[in-house]
This record gives sequence, C-alpha cells and structure tokens, in this order.
Amino acid sequence: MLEIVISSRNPGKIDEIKAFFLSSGKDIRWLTCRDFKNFPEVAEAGSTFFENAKLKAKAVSKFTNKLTLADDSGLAVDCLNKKPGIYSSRYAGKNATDKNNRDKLLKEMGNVKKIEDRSARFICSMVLWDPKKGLIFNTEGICEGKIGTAEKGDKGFGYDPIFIPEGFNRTMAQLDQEEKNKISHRGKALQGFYSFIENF
Ligand code: ITT
Repeated sequence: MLEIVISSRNPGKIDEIKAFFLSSGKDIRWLTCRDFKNFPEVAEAGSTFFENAKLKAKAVSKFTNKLTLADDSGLAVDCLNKKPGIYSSRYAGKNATDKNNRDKLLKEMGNVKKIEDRSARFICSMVLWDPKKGLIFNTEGICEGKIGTAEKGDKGFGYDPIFIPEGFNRTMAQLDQEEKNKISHRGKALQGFYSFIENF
C-alpha cells in the first residue's frame, strides 16, 4: 500500500487530508508526526506558501526517507494588504493560539464596517516530496470569502469561525468536514493532488 507522511503538526489539517481520501477510494497509509520520534520542527523561513510547503516537505522526507506531503496555508485579507498571509499561524505572536489570531484579526478590522469591504481568501499550497527525486508534485487551492464580524460555529479550526465562504451565509466553522472539503482551499488542492496520486 502507498505510504505517505504528512508533514504537519496541525491536527485540523491532518484530519481533513485523511477524510478526503477516506471517501475517494484510494487506499493510502498516512503517517504523521505521532509515528516518529524526534519529528523535525521546520522553520518556515520562506517568503511564499509554496516555499514554506517545500521546506516542510523536504525536511520531513529527508528525516523519514519516505514520500512526504506538506500543506502551507493561510488567510489573505484585502483591506489589510493581504495580511496575515504566510504569517497566519503566528499573527498574534510566536505562541499564539487560533483564538488569539482570530481576536487580533477582528480587532484590526474593527473599523471596516461594510461586508463587501471584508473580502479575503484562504490559500493552500501543497507539495509532494520524494526522498530520492525531490519535488514531484505541487498544487494550490484558493477559497474566496468574507471575514464576519463575530465568531460563529465550532467545527474546523483556525480562522474558520470568522470566515464566510463565497455563496454561503454560514462560516466555515458551521460546515461539516465533508462540506468544507468540497469548497475549501485545502479541498481544492487535494483534488489536484488526488488526480496525480490516483494512478501512482
Ligand atoms: P504545520 O505547519 O505544522 O502544518 P500550522 O498550523 O503552523 O501547521 P501553517 O504554517 O500552514 O500551519 O499555518 C496555517 C495558518 O492558517 C494557521 O493559523 C491556520 O489556523 C490557518 N489555516 C490554514 N488552513 C485553515 C483552514 O482550513 N481553516 C482555518 N484556518 C486555517
């Protein structure tokens, strides 16, 4: 069976990746940081989502000597000049929680009253790294939406409770995982990845 390591310490991402493949019919044995001792802590030193995804995939593939998938993602808010972007996980500081990050974002947007001025998008860059061949596949997914004025919903993770995807009047945290995976940045990247890995 095909074995792939997920280079992530984010349980929300890991769950969504596994769930996507559970319903796809392609049998993959997923390994995560829980399956290895001293799993590398990778500094996200790149200046784009793609660069950071490559850094995470490469370091973990080198360490495990296995095919490795990495996801670097974040939120770009138009009225904040595309912030927090690649700094989404550390927006409110180095050890910020998801809640700290959401609170900071809502505060920074406090004077942006009209919903049409609160546009944003989630971006996900995904990279598959082979320990012998290096980068063998990469793809990106984008999900457009708006930032709400208060948190709603308790599903998902990260910025989900304040992100209203285009075409919905609910936040991402009010969608089931299956619904989210159909429209999300990660779900779209996973569709691209699936077409590559389907006949691997
Ligand atoms: P790994 O690097 O270990 O994978 P991470 O959480 O640090 O975990 P990133 O560096 O890619 O991952 O940061 C992603 C940030 O964007 C983080 O703050 C997430 O909460 C947020 N984010 C990404 N995808 C999201 C999603 O589907 N819903 C809500 N927030 C999301």
